[in-house]
Amino acid sequence: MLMNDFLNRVEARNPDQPEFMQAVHEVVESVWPVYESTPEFYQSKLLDLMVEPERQISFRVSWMDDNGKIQVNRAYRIQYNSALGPYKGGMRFHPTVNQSILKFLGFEQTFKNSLTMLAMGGGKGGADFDPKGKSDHEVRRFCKNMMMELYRHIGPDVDVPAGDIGVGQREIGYMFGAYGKIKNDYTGVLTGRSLGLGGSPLRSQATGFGVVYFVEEMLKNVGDSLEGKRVAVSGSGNVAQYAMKKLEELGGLAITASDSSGYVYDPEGIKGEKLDYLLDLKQKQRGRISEYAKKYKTQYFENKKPWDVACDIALPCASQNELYAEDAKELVKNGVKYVAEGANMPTTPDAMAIFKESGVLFAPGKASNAGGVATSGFEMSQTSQRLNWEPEEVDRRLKGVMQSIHAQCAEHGAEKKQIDYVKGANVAGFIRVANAMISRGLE
Ligand code: NDP
Ligand code: 2IT
Repeated sequence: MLMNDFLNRVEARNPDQPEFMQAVHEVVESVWPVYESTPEFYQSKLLDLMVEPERQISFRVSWMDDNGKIQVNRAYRIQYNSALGPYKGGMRFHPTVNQSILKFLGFEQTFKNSLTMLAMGGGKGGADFDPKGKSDHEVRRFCKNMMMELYRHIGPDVDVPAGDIGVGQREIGYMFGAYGKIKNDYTGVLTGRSLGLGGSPLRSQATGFGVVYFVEEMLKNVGDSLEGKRVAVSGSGNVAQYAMKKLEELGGLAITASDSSGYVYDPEGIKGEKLDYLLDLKQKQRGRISEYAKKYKTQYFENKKPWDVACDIALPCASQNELYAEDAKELVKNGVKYVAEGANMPTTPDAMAIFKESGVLFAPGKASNAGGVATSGFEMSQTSQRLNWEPEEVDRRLKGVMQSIHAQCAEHGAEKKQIDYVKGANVAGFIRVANAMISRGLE
């Protein structure tokens, strides 16, 4: 069968799911030669199995707002693939959440988790609930009522949710409290918990730190280093914040940060006291990035993305499809040499093609942002041991995972001129899941 016939068939079965199809295209195009030439894989119809989530749960959540009015949201959990371990992946609270977005995220998560070499299957969930502008009480009531249904489907050896867009330690704490109350137990059913609730040191930092460790490996591999590199970062949430922290520590200079309203450009660098202010602004005050520009008298570009600045490295850390072909052209024109995705699928396929043609080294999210879920895996181990590791131990292991993922990309994505990280990550991630599915008798 031709690859295009396969993709057309998947498309016909998943109409109106553009994000899911985008993710499927990327993986299938990378792995098809391996798939087709491995009879065990091909005859088992593994790709047909992999494009179907094992289970999809969708449910209603009602809750009462501060004005005493009833609100209704739609929530989901996609239990995508359990070949390698319990379903594992975050929960996203954002008004755009729908089945296509969560299926793409669950599909990506399956291969990402495989790359970590830890025992985690792939899952993702969320709700079209918008925590922005809601009071703590409203967020707590929503989390509690959502868990009234979600608890039936998850468990420390079944499915272990964590955070993602709109879900940080506050939301995880509320969900964890509700789960414990319903089940009358205290287990590792959610990761990303605060230290006080038995979470892992460095879980909050891990995705952003991991992205920068991965970039360090990409640079090292071509005889370059982070020292003095100018870095355009998008987003100003969990991933972006700690990517900027690690850049500062390792000698890079973050010069932009953004949110859904616009971006700030600080040519002197978002670092030191200014970066601490940004963390406080976003984590405690839940404010807008424009306030950074006001406070430090830097430029602010409303409704713009930070892809028109001169930089050596770009780290898209906000959301899917935030870096288009025209942005890629602009970045290339302005000197970008390396791009690593902190977000999941922020780069469109056309933009990726431009980076490839231009010799820009490009790391896909399932490789470069895997440090977060890897540290969630470490949190699961610590919970089972009823022990907390020292932060240094978590950091050492995190770095080890990012180095191992880089090595897997190099092994499976080696090309004449440079490493094709997209191919390398997809093929390496796919092979491990494929072998596990076969060993489990395709169940
Ligand atoms: P946060 O909610 O902490 O931050 C998200 C940031 O992205 C905010 O600055 C937000 O701006 C911005 N943003 C969100 N949606 C859009 C949009 N449609 N257009 C423009 N800006 C947007 O989320 P995280 O930092 O945790 O997640 C960011 C990305 O990283 C996501 O793609 C997520 O899937 C991925 N990721 C997260 C991991 C984690 O451990 N948290 C692990 C691996 C990947 P605003 O506040 O205005 O909405
Ligand atoms: O996309 C991701 O890898 C995450 N949101 C983190 C998932 C997790 O289980 O820690």
